[in-house]
Amino acid sequence: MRLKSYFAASVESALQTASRELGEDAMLVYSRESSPEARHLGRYEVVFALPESARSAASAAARPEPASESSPSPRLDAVFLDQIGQEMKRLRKALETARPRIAENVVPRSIQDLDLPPADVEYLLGELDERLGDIRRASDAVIQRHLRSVLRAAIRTDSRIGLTEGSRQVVVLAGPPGAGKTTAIAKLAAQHALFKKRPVHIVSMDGLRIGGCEQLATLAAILGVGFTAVDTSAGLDRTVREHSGKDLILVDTAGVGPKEWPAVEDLAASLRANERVETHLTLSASAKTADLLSAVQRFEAFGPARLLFSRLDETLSCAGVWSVARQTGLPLSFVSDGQQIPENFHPATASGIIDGVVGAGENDEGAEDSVEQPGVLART
Ligand SMILES: Nc1nc2c(ncn2[C@@H]2O[C@H](COP(=O)(O)OP(=O)(O)OP(=O)(O)O)[C@@H](O)[C@H]2O)c(=O)[nH]1
Ligand SMILES: [Mg+2]
Repeated sequence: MRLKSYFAASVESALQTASRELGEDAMLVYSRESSPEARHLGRYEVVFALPESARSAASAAARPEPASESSPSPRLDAVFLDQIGQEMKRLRKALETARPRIAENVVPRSIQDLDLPPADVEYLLGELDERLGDIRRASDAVIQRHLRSVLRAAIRTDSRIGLTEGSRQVVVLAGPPGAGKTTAIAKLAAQHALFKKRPVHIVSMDGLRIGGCEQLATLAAILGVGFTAVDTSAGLDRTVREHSGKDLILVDTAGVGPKEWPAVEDLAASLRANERVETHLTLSASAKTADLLSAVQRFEAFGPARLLFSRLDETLSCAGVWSVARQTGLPLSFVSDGQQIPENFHPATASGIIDGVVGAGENDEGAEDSVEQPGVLART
């Protein structure tokens, strides 16, 4: 058995060259992006195995026929055309099967199954390559074992809130319409005022919409905590000054879709610049990952410091949550997994999120939910 590498700009063109040169007995062993040293030879390296018996046939096939002085024989032409026909059939078959085989060879099944965006798949392959040498040689069981800790190391959590070390007095929830902001404010207010007995004040900046703030005003009355509706960032500043003795000021904002954006640009800029404000970008875990990442880009204007995810009860996978947390570098603060106030609301934990990505598994020894590095969107 002999191994032979073909380098080309695409896997398909390497397949074509190889099948021309090596014949039908050549077997595709694996394909991958070329190493940096071999990149000048072609972007992909496709490796074939050729059995000894086939080698002599292949070299005979590659050897040119001796030139004939006589006119071309019609029988030879027919044989030649038949050979081309066979070759075309074989190539078509090879190309039809090439894509799934390439995918299986390059991206292990355990990573493909996570259904992550290409940037995250690339990240995971790089991290696993670093730990395991070449992951294409690692069994799926070994990959699974390391995958959990690689996933975990990529995200951070931080559920400190209010006037405690490392967090700010004013917590603003901002996000797309229907993301679960008002419900999350209600849950936070109930947990902190009722159970932790901390002085809390609720502010609604959703007063312009009919019924935008009634729900929170009613809840504040039930909890016995203060409530103010404000329309502008100047109004918010005033309220924060008036309630500076409170431990936690929770601010609900109106949902902002792509079309409403111009109307909130000033508010976003002023919240971003406010030293006392900590904005938690609130997103639905059941939204498509691409839509979540596009919302993250829009809400960068608010200078979010954390991520809060609702509707964990409505999705089978936390892959989107993990992807957004990794790509933004922002810590996850809380997760909501139902409509019940205040029960369905919990501090985010890395192990909980990873369970939601790859299924429940053993906790990584010594792994802690971390808060150290600043995220790319985090306030500087
Ligand atoms: N299943 C489920 N439903 C939720 C969750 N969080 C909120 N909801 C429901 O989602 C709906 C919208 O929630 P809201 O809290 O009003 O969302 P919002 O972001 O304030 O919406 P806007 O103010 O319109 O932008 C309500 O019916 C909530 O009960 C959750 O974690 N799981
Ligand atoms: Mg709301």
